[in-house]
Amino acid sequence: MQARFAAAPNVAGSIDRSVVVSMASKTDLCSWPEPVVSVQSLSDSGAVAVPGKYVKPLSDRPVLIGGGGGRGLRIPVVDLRGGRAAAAQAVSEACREWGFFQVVNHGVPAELVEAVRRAWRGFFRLPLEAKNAYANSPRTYEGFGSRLGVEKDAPLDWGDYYFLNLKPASPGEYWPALPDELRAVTEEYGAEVQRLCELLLGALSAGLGLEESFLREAFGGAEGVGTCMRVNLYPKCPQPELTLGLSPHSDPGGVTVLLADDHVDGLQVRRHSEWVPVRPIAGAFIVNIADQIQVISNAMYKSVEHRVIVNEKEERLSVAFFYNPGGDVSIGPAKEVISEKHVALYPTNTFNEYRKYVREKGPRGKSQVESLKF
Ligand SMILES: O=C(O)CCC(=O)C(=O)O
Repeated sequence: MQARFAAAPNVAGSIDRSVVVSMASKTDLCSWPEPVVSVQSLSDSGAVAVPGKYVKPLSDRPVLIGGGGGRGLRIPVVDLRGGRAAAAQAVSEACREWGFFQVVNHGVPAELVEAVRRAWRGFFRLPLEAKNAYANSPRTYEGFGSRLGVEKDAPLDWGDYYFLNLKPASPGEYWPALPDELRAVTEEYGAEVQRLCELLLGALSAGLGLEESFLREAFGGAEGVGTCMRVNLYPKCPQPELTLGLSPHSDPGGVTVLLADDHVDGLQVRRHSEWVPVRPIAGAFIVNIADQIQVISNAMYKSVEHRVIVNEKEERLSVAFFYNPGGDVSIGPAKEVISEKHVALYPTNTFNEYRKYVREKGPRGKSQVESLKF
């Protein structure tokens, strides 16, 4: 079989074809280091101050006055009605420049999108005991949770979430029994958004001058790719200027399709040293490139840091769908994008090795993908 990825240069500049950096660490992802408290229960308790564990260091706190920054900048909008060639050009430009865009005319039915929002709002409105029946552990993260990362005493984010694998699907016991329709609509939504991701992967491949099937094959092919989702609930917060709903991070996988709240903003995207607020267009999805595409494209496409701010008045719900390589598929820069001028920047890793770092450390800006560089 022909090698898909560029081999790693050794220190002397020649090629060492056996280099595979193992990122697996010895940390055991068996249990949380401290008892987990649901943020929604804190919010509902009527507390007027954010508990110390959620207070971020001064340099990480958001600026909430004056629109939050970004000087009126907006992430690009891609309209998929224009045909494949136009889509490839628009997606490629957006991902080289921003790593983020909104996509309109994507073909996912609006009624299905509404049904997914309704079902998950219904879940988060259940009593805490009902949600805690699905309390998650850091081993797989599947279920209801309120923290990311297992480092004791790390500052926490102001949000609860539900994490599920869709392909291959989480076992039945991880799927909430209520609301009744939740599993059916989530699965249907997952299949639709997977189709959209495959179309976007085709556009991204073409934008690199490669066959449309290139990235999907690199991820393990139709049977090998993995999909999962995190439904985020950011409750009202008494002191939003002190904390974040989700700390800065880039996503570890392939492509993320975010269904943002239909009326509450909160997502911000890093643009150089500024945080640019995202104002979702009605009916659009927000798409971002994640670390594995940055690696395969040898940083031609950028996985970009983003974070979520919260507010005093309204809770916010978002549904993040992640399209990822298969866990044991090796990922490195594609040999087609490597040349003497563009040497390979990253070693080859499996996605499982890569993801373990994120599961231990929680959201940490772009530290992981940057630390990978030769
Ligand atoms: O809630 C949002 O707007 C962003 C969510 C996100 O970045 C994530 O779930 O990884």
